[in-house]
Amino acid sequence: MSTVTSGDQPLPSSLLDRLAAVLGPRGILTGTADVEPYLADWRALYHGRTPCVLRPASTAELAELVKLCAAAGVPLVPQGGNTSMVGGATPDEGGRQVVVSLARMNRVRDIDPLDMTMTAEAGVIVKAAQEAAESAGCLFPLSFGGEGTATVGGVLSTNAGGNTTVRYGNARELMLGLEVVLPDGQVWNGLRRLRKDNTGYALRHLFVGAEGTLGFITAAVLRLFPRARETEVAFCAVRDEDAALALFRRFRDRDEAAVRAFEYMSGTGVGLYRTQIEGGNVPLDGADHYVLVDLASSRPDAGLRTLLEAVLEEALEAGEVLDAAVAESEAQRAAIWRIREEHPEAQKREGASVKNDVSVPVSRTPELMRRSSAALRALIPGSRPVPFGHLGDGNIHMNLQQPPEMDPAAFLARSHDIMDAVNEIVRDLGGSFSAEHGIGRLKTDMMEGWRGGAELDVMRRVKAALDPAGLMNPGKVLP
Ligand code: 2HG
Ligand code: ZN
Repeated sequence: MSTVTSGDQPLPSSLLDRLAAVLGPRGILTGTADVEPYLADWRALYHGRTPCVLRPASTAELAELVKLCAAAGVPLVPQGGNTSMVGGATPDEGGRQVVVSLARMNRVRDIDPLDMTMTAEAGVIVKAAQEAAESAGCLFPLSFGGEGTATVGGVLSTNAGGNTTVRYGNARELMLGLEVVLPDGQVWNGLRRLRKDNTGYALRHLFVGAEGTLGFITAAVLRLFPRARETEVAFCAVRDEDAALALFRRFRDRDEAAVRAFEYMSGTGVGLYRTQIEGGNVPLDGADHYVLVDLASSRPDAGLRTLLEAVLEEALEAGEVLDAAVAESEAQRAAIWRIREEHPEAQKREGASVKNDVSVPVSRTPELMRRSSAALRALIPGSRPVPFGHLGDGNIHMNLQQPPEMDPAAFLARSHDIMDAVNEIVRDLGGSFSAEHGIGRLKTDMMEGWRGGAELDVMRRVKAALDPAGLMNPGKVLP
């Protein structure tokens, strides 16, 4: 049998011919340089191999290719914008796993401003979904640093959270219906746009957070909201972690609905922004703890400035807030948000770092940050804890930057010790070892310890029922 030899474990040419007939010339990449961008994750933790990259342009094409690959026993790795922080969209090193990119399935099929829904295909970039909503006078509220690259399919598959979870929930809460290509190639059309639909098991929720291990999400009905007519953003230096939480509470008590995002940053993280990011200006210098508060309302007369000033004044008097800068323009709002959003990039440029995407009950966030920072400094002297993130929903990125003098490889060799040290505290505080980035390849070995017993048993049975041959994103999520 003849073969094509672009990958390490080439597909039989008969299968390639059939795939080519379904997908057309733009639908299959086989050249080494062409497939390269699909092989590594954003963090460069993994570099896999693949015989080819398949790029279907429609649900029908994807269903066909899944059928052909299922019959041939070929494992498939779905990929959206390839922004996974846990290697969830990267093929393994075996050279058999075929990457399936959903990037060409990028149509917004429908927007309904009365139903407040958008039906978008998996490959629609999150930012494009936001813009489409905006052009219909609505808001699609999911928002995070990677929104210019990440896709609708990816954020649903990982149940992404981001900056606005405190107000709008995670991707799961923003989804009303799904279209899925199942592991046997059947298409399940569950694109319902209903707020009430109690008709047995909520199958759609099975695929959200499954990271492509149960099938391909190909399209979704997303919830839209009224657009914001008033917005206020402030950057505050706060006394300590408790003061950050106290400030959140003050805003929430006054007007819970107004808080669109409430983000914590440490002095270390803000310092990295200043030194590593071009034009990295910071309005308030020298504090150890900062908070970004973003208020928004669809009411044109919401009085958010009055609310903001009243709360900040109270908190200043209470000694919780040390100083605050309130944005006076859209440009200033963006500049403040940039400080927060560039944290991952600033960390990357500074050298090696280990991420701990963890969550605890909101009330325990100060304790999480304090105890973890102390434990990490003791574990690796000279290392720099960089906690930041979504304090308003309890999801702190309890990251650790290498000591400046240490060899990056030697530091990364301690990754598991670092994650274990944080996770021990997270467990003690009733939290989770993965808040919003998912399990991917990085955290599969933690599943047994955290979700073992009945929970993992049910997950395995669900996987076996839907994907008995284990061809959907193998090696991800389940140990
Ligand atoms: C964010 O909140 C992302 O910016 C990335 O979730 C977090 O780099 C990280 O650890
Ligand atoms: Zn985050």
